[in-house]
Amino acid sequence: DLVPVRRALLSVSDKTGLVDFAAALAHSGVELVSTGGTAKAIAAAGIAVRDVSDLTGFPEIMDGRVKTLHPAVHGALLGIRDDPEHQDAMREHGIEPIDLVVVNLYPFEDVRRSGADYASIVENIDIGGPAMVRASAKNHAYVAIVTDPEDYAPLLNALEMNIGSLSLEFRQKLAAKAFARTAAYDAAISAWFAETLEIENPAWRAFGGRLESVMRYGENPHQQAGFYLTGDRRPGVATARQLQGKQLSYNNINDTDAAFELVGEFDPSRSAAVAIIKHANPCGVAEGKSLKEAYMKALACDPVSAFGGIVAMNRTLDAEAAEEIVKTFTEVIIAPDASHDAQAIVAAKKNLRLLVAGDLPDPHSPGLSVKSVAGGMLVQGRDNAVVAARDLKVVTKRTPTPQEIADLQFAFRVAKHVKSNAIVYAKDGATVGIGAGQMSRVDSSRIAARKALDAAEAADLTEPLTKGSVVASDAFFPFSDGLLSAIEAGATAVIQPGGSMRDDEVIAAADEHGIAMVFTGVRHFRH
Ligand code: 93A
Repeated sequence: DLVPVRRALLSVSDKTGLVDFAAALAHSGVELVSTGGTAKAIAAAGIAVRDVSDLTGFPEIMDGRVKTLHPAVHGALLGIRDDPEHQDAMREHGIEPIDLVVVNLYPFEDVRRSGADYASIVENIDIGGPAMVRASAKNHAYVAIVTDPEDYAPLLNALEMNIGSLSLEFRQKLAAKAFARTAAYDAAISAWFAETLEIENPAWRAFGGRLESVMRYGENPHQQAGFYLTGDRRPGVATARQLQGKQLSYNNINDTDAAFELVGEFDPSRSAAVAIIKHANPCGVAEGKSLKEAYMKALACDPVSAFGGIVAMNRTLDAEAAEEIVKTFTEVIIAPDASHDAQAIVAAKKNLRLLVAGDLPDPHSPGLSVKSVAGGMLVQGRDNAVVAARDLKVVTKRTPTPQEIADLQFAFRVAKHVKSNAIVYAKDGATVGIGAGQMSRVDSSRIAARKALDAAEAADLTEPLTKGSVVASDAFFPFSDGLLSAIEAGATAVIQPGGSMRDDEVIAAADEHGIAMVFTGVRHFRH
C-alpha cells in the first residue's frame, strides 16, 4: 500500500510554511510543479520548480480563472496506476503522473467576512482548487492530498519513515479531511448567497421543520437566522396572528415565546395574569382582577428593566390595559385576543407589534424542546410539570397561611420560567424581586432582594418589598445560606423542590426563624 512520491503539484493561496515544505520535498528528490504565484514564491527561494503550463502546454488564461482545469492535470490526478487502459491513455496524451497534491483554496470565507464587494467575493470562489482536491481525494489509492499547512510536518515525517513513500492509511485520512474542507467551502458559498438574497440557508434544513421566515439576523447582527415551524398547533408565537408592527426579530420571537408560555400557567377564569419579559426572563409577573391591575403590579416589580420589554397576558387585551401598556416603550404584546378598542389604542404606536394567538398554551401539554450543541442536538420533552396545592409538603413546624400558600404557588410557577438559578420573591400575587441566571443560588437570592429594594426606593416606600413576602427557588437550597439570605430580606415562607443532602440543616434554619417551608418534589431547571 506504500506509494512513492515522485512528483508534487503545489497550488496554494495561503503560503504559510510553503517555502520550507517545498524545500524539504525537493531535498527528498520530489519534482515540484506549481501554479503562478505559488511557483514564483518557491522559485524566489531558489528551489527548482516547473510551471504547470509546462505540463498542460497551455497558459493560465482569464486572470487565472483557468489554470489547472486541464486533462494533463486531471488525468494525472485521476488515472488508475494499475489499469492498463488508463496507463495507455496517459502515455498516449503525454500525461505525467502526480503523487502528491498540495492545495489550499482562494480565501472565500475571509473575503466574505471582510465585507468586500459582490464581484470580489465571487472572484474568490475557487473552482480549479476544489476540483484538484476532490480528484486527488477520490484517487487516494495513489495520490496524497494536503489541504492544510498543519499537515506539512506530519507528511514530511511520514515520508521519511517510509523512505519516500506514503501509506494508504495516511492518504485515506488526508482524503477524508480534503472532502470535509470542500464541503465546508461550498457551504460557506451557499450561506453567502442565502445571506445576500435573504433566503433560506440550506444548512438549516438539518434542523427540520418548514421555513416560516428568514430574519434580518439572528441573536446578533453577524448571525444568519430563520424561523421554522414544526407543525405543532400549540397556541403561541409560531401560530399567532400579527395584527400590526414590523417583522419580529429572532430575539423578539424567543422572548415572546417565553412570555406567552409563562402566562399560560395562569387560568384566565381565576385571575388576569401579565408577564413582562426581557432577554427571555421575566422582570415582572402579576395576577389581578383585571389586566390593567395585573400589568401595573407586574411593572412595579422592575420598571427600569421593563423598558423595551415583551408583554404577555392570559386574557383578551382590553382598552384600559392597552392604555396603560403603551405608556412604557414596549416591543411586543401577545394575548389570546385583543378587543377592537384595544387594537385602536395600540395602533397609535406604529412599531409596537401586537400578536393574537387565539388561545392560551396549555402548560400540561406535551411537546419537545430542542437545543443545539456542537455537532448534535439535545431533545427533551418540554417542562410540563405543574405543581398543585395537594402536591405541597409542609416540612417546617409552621404551616403557611392560605395567603402564603397562594403566593408560594404563584412564585413557583414564575420560577419555572426563570433561567436557573432562579429565585423569585412574591407578595399579593405579584413578583417583587427576581434573581435569574446566576451560577450560585445565593447570588440569585441577593440580586432578587436587591431588585426589590430598588423597586421600593423608586416607589418611595419605606420598606423593601420583600418584607413579608414569600420566596421560590427552582431547585433545592444546597446549604442554609441561600435560605438565610431570603429570611434576611424579609421572606416569611419558602417553596422549593427539596431533596438536598442538607435538607435537615435547611429545615432547622427555617424553624429557627419561624419560617414556613413547603417542598414540591419537582425541580424546574431552565438553562
Ligand atoms: O481560478 S481558479 O478556480 N482556476 C483554476 O484553474 C485554479 N487552479 C488552482 N483557481 C485555481 N487554483 C487556485 O489558485 C488554488 O486553489 C490556489 O488557491 C490558488 C493558487 O494560485 P497561485 O499559485 O497563482 O497563487
